[in-house]
Amino acid sequence: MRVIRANQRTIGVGARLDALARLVTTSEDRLPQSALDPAREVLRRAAARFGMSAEHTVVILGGATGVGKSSLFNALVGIGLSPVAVRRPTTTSAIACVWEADRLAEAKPLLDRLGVEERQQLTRDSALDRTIVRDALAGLVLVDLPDHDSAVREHQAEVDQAVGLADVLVWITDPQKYADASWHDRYLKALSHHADIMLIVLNQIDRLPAEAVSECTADLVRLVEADGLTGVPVIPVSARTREGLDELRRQLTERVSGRRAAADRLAADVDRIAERLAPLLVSETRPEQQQDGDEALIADEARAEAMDGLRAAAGVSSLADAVSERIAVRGQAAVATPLRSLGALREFGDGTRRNGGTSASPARTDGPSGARALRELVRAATDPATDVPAPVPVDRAALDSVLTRIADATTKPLPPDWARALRDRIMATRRPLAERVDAALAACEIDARPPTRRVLIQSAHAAFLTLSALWVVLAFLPGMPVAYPAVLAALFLLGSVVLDATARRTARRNAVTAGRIAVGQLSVELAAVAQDELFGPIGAELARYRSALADFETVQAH
Ligand SMILES: Nc1nc2c(ncn2[C@@H]2O[C@H](COP(=O)(O)OP(=O)(O)OP(=O)(O)O)[C@@H](O)[C@H]2O)c(=O)[nH]1
Ligand SMILES: [Mg+2]
Repeated sequence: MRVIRANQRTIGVGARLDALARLVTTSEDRLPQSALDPAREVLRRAAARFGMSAEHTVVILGGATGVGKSSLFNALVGIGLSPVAVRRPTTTSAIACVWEADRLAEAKPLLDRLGVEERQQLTRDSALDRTIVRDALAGLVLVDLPDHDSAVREHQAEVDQAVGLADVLVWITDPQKYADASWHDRYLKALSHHADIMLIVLNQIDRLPAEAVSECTADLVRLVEADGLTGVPVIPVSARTREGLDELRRQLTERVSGRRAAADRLAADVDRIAERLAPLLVSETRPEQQQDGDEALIADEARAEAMDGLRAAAGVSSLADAVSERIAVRGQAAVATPLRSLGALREFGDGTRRNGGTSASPARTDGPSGARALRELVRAATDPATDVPAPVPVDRAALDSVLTRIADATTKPLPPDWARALRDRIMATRRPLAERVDAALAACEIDARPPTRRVLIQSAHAAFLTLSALWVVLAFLPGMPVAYPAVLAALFLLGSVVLDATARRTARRNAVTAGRIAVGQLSVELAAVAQDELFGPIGAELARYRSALADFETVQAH
């Protein structure tokens, strides 16, 4: 059996079907099953149809009981294959005629799929004593269906299944039944997307007075147009007198010889699927620039805002502040003049320290709770050997608000189902993100070494104070002028005080620098964490949506 694939035979539909298959896979777990199932059904049918017998064109005759389906079937075949009788319904299971006997085997899987029993799978040649007849309808598989309005329920199912696999649907009616509401509602209106593969036949026109035929046909045309089937040919015929049969044959020949019917049918299915999927894939709020394929998946502002929020939630600047404070206090103590222990200079330089501390704080302010907690932690440290404060965990509430904000920003251009999926994905990052930020905080290293020149400075303090004390003692020696030693004693004392102020200021500055380095290190670490745990997953989700959208645009293309 020659298998012809969709994309070989009908490039346009084939490419659209391929895109639809990718779209269904990409949209799995993103779009509701009820939206994807019809697409899967079309793909399944397309695979089955093209995989079996793309060489054939399936023409199905459908309609109510007694309208003359079997009579027309026989008239087209040229011999009475399908029983025609007065008893109703006459045709109780589908009958198919494959135009050429040598193609029956090839068409068999298709006929099985159509639910035509083996004994009802006939060929025109065998019926005509194997005289090979080649005509314009070569390749045709004509199917005579049981009536669609039968009380026998299986008929309904058989009709529905066959309609789904048809390449050309010929709806037959007669002057009595053509206005039947159930036929119009259930088949014509419901299948209005398939207008291009339909033909409507008004049979039994020989029963009408000659002048009523055109009136009745025009009435049917009006009803059919009201069903949404604009442009569908309505052909008045009589299976009995063969009037109008040439036109019906011509119409069928046109479709069959073009071998376009299957592709048209699929294209119509894909059109319908695309129409249904459109609101699920294209957001009404999608800004114009979102269509630009080169655009970054996550906007720079959203990224920057998330990073700011993350640093604040981690208390990066608070930690730096606390670290600076801790190092400054210890550094300043190491270079202070011994006079401070007397209490004389306790307040001197505190203003400097406070001002230095304030100006050293990074401009951005963290949440007061985080900042306080860190400072308390630093001050509570009892081990003088360590200058590194134990980190507090990331502020979970602040982290939640970071996630909510980036979810709001990134889901805005998406249609609802995709937006929901992305939001869920973002919220699912909460735990791993918090854990990695905590780990980064714990691993952060800070230069907390005491001032390098502290021994020198302490020695200078000792020298200044000793010399000062010496000149005080000399001032009281008899015969010594008081003024001269007193001035020198005061100068040496002042020397120690000035050295104290200078060295303490330097110690604070170094502490602030250490804090800034800590901020820098942590920021780099947090950026890596955010990329892995947050921006990466968001980017993947957005890329998934983009690819679904690109496939959808191919599916839509005509
Ligand atoms: N006058 C007239 N009678 C017709 C015409 N076509 C069919 N009939 C008659 O209408 C009756 C029903 O014809 P069928 O071909 O069996 O109708 P069907 O649509 O196949 O009916 P089911 O198999 O029961 O669904 C038969 O008695 C036919 O002889 C026609 O064009 N003119
Ligand atoms: Mg019949």
